[in-house]
Amino acid sequence: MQPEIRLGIGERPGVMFAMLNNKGAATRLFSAKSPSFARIELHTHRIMPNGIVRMVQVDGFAVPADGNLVLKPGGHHLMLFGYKGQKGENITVTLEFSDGRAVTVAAAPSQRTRAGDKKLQHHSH
Ligand SMILES: [Cu+2]
Repeated sequence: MQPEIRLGIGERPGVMFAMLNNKGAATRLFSAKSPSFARIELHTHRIMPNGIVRMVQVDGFAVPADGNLVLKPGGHHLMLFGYKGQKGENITVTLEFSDGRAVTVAAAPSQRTRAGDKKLQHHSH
């Protein structure tokens, strides 16, 4: 799966999905940075006691040994705040892991659609 970056509409944050294959010991993704964004947060979805699914910020994602970290709609994802890139420009995002590894991925951004946003309308930003 190619990394996928969707820019937010107007001032709304964008989102990034990807599947990262880890060939090695278990680790943890704890930070993501990009020259195209002011700030990137790690988010996941959690089912609240009232049954409503909410997006919450977390301080890391576990990456299994010789396994995959999957960032996908409705699951773990990166939330991209403060886009400062140019239209049509590729975006690079550097992912930092607790074992010292860093991986930079590149993607051509697409625009989030209103239909796509509906799934995320419960979230607070
Ligand atoms: Cu989010």
